[in-house]
Amino acid sequence: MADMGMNHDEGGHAQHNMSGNDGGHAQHNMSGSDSGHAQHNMSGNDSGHAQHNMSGNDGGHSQHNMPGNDGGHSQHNMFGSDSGHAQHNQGVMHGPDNHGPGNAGVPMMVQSRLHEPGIGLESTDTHRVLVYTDLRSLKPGYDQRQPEREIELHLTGNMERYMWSFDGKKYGQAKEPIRFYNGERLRLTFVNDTMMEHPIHLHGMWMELDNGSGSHNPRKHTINVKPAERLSVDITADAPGNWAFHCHLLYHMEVGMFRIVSVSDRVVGAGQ
Ligand SMILES: [Cu+2]
Repeated sequence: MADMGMNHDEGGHAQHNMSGNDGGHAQHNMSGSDSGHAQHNMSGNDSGHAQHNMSGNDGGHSQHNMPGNDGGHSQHNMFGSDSGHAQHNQGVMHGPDNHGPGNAGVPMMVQSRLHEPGIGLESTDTHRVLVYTDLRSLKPGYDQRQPEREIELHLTGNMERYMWSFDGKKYGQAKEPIRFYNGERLRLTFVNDTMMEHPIHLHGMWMELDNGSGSHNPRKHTINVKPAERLSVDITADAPGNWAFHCHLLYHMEVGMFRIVSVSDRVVGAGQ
């Protein structure tokens, strides 16, 4: 088995202070954002269905609208489109949630937030805040193939019960690993259904964050996904074996926001 070791490195940035949640649904008002930790101040969300409506919030970055997205978990076929430009979803409706009790309330709309500063850094005027759209690799990526397929994964949770998971299933409930096929180029799309940021970490392979830099998309091994965000990474599955894939907030990982990514040869004639 390949390396499954946890890498206690840079993750876990966000300090999710959850004291003061008084029931109801996820009213995460964490005022007092003076600590330098990411503060998730979500006041104003009143229903537990976080309505993260960010339309019009384009920060000068072009937004590529993707017609035909119907939310839910349908496959968004984006291949053969405009080659290498980020697909900045603008207001993709989430669609019905079918992740069960492990997912308490979903945003109505999800979209790219790569051009936004992290939570708690929005109003910093004493220094510049770098955002994901500022990143551009020095050299072109080593694999310029378009992805052959896409896997959509929802980051899910139920804060009152302190449940964290992917697609509503904690690690112990997931019957299958996430399968990558050796040598393939694939796209992983994250949809954060929760009201927290999750630094998602893949061992063994790079995630090339589709931030609009095309052939110079930055390579990352951890990507912080903001609440109600939808973003994509491209991966070349060039590391056979089993790899840890998890939220890097270790207390989220420990309660189940963890999966195995298994890279194996594609079995001929076995579909997919
Ligand atoms: Cu997390």
